[in-house]
Amino acid sequence: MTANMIDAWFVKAMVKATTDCWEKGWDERNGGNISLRLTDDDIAPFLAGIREPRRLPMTEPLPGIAGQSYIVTGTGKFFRNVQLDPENNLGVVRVGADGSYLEVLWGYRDGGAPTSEYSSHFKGHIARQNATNGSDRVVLHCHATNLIALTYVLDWSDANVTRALWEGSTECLVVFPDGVGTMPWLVPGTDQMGDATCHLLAKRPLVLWPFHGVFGVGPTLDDAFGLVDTAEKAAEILVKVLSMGGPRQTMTTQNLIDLAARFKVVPQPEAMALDGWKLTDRKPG
Ligand code: 2HA
Ligand code: ZN
Repeated sequence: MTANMIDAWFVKAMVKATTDCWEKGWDERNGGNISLRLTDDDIAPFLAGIREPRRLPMTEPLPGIAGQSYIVTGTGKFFRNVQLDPENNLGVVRVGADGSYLEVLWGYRDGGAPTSEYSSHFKGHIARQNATNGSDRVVLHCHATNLIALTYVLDWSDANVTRALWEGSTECLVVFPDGVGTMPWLVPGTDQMGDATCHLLAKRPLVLWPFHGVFGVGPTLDDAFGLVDTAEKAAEILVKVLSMGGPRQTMTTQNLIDLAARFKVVPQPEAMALDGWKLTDRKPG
């Protein structure tokens, strides 16, 4: 008998990741989306059972990932429902041979399709495969509350936002020494959004979409979730500190240098060169 994908490790892992994100409060309604690249070995046990997969066009061909397979949350689907019905809320897709269409190998049972943010996901996967020699396999987008809140008040540059989050908790510089990417507000779900996001993901594992959410990447779902969780925790601390009137004391540049030396990481030089972080001077309106 051919194996059923509902029993695959990667379906169980996506159920856990989406459920954890929902319980964190990061994915209201259909907010957020996750994709995990599957290897040939991952899907080999299931291929014999797949007949004439449904085809979906892509808005822009991506020959760089032709032939690759992904498990992706469905467009319009709610993270809170994934655990109740994985086969309807998740899907496994293979990028067609010329990169211009997707084949649905499993899931999206009601005729659905991958996330509306698939451009940022697939372009992000290309950027991270290049940046990490193929080890990164996960792109996770969610609406982490405190990270979004900070996008309304922080001076908006990679170096300043990175520095603020590093000072928000001691573990941050160790967990994301390459820092956080910042970009302008753009309309979600567009190829333009995908281009801007993947440009930043080429050098940073975290990207903040102002007034919207965060993108985090990593080799595994645990890594990408843990990365966003760490940044969100620091953001929550910063929001509390700002609510208490702002910091009266914080980590110094020397503290950050000592951390980097102890944990053998090379921190983003522009953020290290700053003397602390600042709120934006911009007036609303
Ligand atoms: O899928 O999060 O950015 C809903 C979103 C769009
Ligand atoms: Zn979103």
